Amino acid sequence: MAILSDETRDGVKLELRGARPFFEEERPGWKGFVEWEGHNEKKEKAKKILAQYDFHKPPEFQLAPLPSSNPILDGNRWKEYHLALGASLRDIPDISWDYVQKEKAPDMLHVLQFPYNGEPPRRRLVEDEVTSNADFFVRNHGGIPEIDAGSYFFDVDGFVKNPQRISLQELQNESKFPRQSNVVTLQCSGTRRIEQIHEYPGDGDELINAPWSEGAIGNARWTGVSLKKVIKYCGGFQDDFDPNDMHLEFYGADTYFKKGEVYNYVVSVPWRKVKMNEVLLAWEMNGEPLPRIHGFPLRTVVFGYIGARSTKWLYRIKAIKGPSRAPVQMKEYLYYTPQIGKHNVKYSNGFSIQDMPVSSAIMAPEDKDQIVHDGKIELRGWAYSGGGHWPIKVEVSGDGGNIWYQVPPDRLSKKYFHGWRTWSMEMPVDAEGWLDFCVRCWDNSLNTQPTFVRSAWNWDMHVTSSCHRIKIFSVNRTKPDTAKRLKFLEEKRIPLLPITQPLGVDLEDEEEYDQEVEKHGGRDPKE
Ligand SMILES: Nc1nc2c(c(=O)[nH]1)N[C@H]1C(S)=C(S)[C@@H](COP(=O)(O)O)O[C@H]1N2
Ligand SMILES: [Mo]
Repeated sequence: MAILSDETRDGVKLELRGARPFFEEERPGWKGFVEWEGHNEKKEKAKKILAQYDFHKPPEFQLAPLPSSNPILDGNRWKEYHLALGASLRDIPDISWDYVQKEKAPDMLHVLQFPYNGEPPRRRLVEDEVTSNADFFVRNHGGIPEIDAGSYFFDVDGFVKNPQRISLQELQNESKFPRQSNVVTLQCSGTRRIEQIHEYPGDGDELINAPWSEGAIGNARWTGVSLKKVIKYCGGFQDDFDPNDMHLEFYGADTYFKKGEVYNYVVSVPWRKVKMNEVLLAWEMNGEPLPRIHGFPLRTVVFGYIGARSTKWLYRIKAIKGPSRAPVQMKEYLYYTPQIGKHNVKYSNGFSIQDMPVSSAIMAPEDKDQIVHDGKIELRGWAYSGGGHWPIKVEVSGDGGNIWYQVPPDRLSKKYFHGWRTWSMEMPVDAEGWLDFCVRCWDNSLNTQPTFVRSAWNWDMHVTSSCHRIKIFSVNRTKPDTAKRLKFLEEKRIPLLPITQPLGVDLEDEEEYDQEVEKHGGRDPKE
């Protein structure tokens, strides 16, 4: 497949054969949007173009260590996919990375450069119950379209009685659509995936692009209009449909690549969910217009469901019967039993994840921290349960999950139907050396978390909801011998940390040694 070199971007070199491909921008005031859905001729053309290239291979980081760089992964093949499709999409990787610089905190952990996936520094995530827009994690499957608010509209069609085209201005007209504002946690179903990866590798585009730690979750106040009002405005569903069968399909303006084909980002939620005013068409995040990277000008926010349903850069809502057949809904975000793997996996033998289960994480201290303390260690973290449930109890353990201590109820942040709760705790710690800390949350239905990753491992590695575990090294200053050693090290100006550095001095003198050994009855038996 060697072909002539034509373009270079960001160190990405593509060999281009034949005519330079071109897909028109769809609408004035919209950049980086190609409407693929409903345009099979364009999809076919794109498929043919993509078939001409040898793209980068997916990185191997499951059986080998993850790179320690930031961005951790580069996403070269996704950059190449965009480059290959020519004019309207080829600059999207650069444009999207510019928005990361503009809109996100400078110290984000960039999990993937393009499509951009990033999570905030762990400790900061739980400093406040509201996640700032700059710190809120980002999960993109493609580039960031640039849409002028003034040129923006979305279509509502499919099996509604009166299809409508609605501009942002119209949606914001309060005499037409009442506003709704809710505190809602968005959690990517890949949160904490790295724990599953470390135990047993799996497969899939989602996971290969998103080896998340505990930060693919955030809590914000979202403001907009309940989708229920918009469906009513369209006259509801056509008479020959049972509303209980209906789903609302959301279309995002970004381009989604899967197995050599192109799509827009499309998912669906059932009417049942919409009917409860639990799906918002939101233009505001924490009192600010949505950042570009979070879906400006308009996105859906689906309360208590996996983040994947909260569609950014929304351009269309279609009323359909049953769930969407689009690949993101039908072929991704599936949860398999542990016996399913490469040899027997099928889309039909996983189930489609909607509600998020109860989960939690310790964000401070961090795994492998070495802590000098006076019998107590301060822990901080988050706890969340989807599907309209809320955390009622958080428990922490210092022995891997046998003895649990309850986080005092007044150390949990405010309750919301759809929000997480941050928590902190002075954990009593007597023991020294390496300790296995873990956390679990109970929700208001008394659901709690599986104890080990192994209990809930699944091939696509979604929903790592087992107890989050960290190892810490405890140095308890209230123990006389420890206090003595610490004082000695301080006097000699010998650093204690990291604990793995050998001490260059003797541990005790011979006189003390003899006294201590005698107390133990000597080294050897006397008779
Ligand atoms: N259009 C579009 N919407 C999208 C996505 C996307 O790639 N494109 N990613 C989804 C996923 S998987 C998640 S977890 C959330 C993340 O939302 P955030 O990036 O605003 O935090 O957006 C969802 N909505
Ligand atoms: Mo996600």
